[in-house]
Amino acid sequence: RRAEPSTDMEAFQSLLRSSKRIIAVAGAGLSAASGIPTFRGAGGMWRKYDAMSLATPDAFDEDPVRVWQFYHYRREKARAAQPNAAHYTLAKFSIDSERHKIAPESTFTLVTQNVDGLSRRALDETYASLGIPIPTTGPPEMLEMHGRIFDVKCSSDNDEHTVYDPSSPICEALRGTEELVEAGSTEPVILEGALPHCATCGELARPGVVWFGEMPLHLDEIDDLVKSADLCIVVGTSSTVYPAASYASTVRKHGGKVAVFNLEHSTGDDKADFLFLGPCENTLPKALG
Ligand code: BJW
Repeated sequence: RRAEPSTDMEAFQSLLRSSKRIIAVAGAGLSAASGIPTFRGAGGMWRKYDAMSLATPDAFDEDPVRVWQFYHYRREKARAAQPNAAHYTLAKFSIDSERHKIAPESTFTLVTQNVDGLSRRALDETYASLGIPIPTTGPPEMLEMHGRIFDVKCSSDNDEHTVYDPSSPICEALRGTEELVEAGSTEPVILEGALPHCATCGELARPGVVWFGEMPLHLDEIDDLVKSADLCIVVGTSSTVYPAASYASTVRKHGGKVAVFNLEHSTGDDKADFLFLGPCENTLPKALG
């Protein structure tokens, strides 16, 4: 039996100071304090909606109106949300000059499963507030492995047809339908022709997110980071969806350490050297601040 994970913050910070290749693997709990519902657990979306009837390619093929209605609702939520203290903490930690005050000569990449764009917004704002131009070269500060909710993708799967379109609503026919979703109602009468279509080829468009059974994004880059990480910070994920759920054990297998920040116990605990229970918007600023 493995020893229980440590809850010693000073010991974690001392490990942080000597870590050189740091990654964070984030999930929906990171955005919970911004008012974005998580998927599983108390208040999770999948309690109300059936994941398999909304977040799979088959679901979209069968009922694109229903799936678009759900994602329109989620887009409107994400648009209205603001990054929280945990996003800002990770954002500051992503900026070399700031992080090097805590973990000298280290690299850091945030691997997020979230599609809401809040980590990017926090990072852009943090660069601006420090008067640092957003770098246009060098490794990316973050990898959004399940896509981005404001990307609109052609259902023909041609990635060149993907556009970033944060407009509200994404199409006139969906205007106001988010209130129906909130009330748990079935889809309104919308003709498929009124849904978003690809601006390049005219095919039906779909949300630019990664559904069950689809290949997550940036996998090669993420695999390299995971295999060489000496510290993996797991934030606000139930660690139940693969491949993200496997990253902490891979880091450990290669000799790295794992610190889990979660509201409550999760399957991620099994791989944790450090475990900090509580809202990450409180614990992360203390740990990385
Ligand atoms: C707080 C907090 C606070 C709350 N502070 N914490 C191996 C074994 C078994 C199955 C598979 C396997 N490999 C692949 C599969 C199949 C499948 C899978 O994993 N299924 C499982 C259900 C078993 N995986 C896939 O299909 C993936 N593709 C794939 O594997 O391709 C093939 C491949 C092969 C080989 C190598 C690599 C790839 C694709 C998965 C796509 C997932 N898509 C979704 C929807 C995205 C679009 C959308 O947003 O609608 O992604 S599903 C949903 O779950 C979403 C999330 O990103 C993902 C993870 O959820 P997350 O973030 O962990 O959220 P929750 O709600 O589960 O947890 C929140 C946590 O926060 C909780 O723990 C709370 O306690 C905590 N919390 N408030 C701190 N304030």
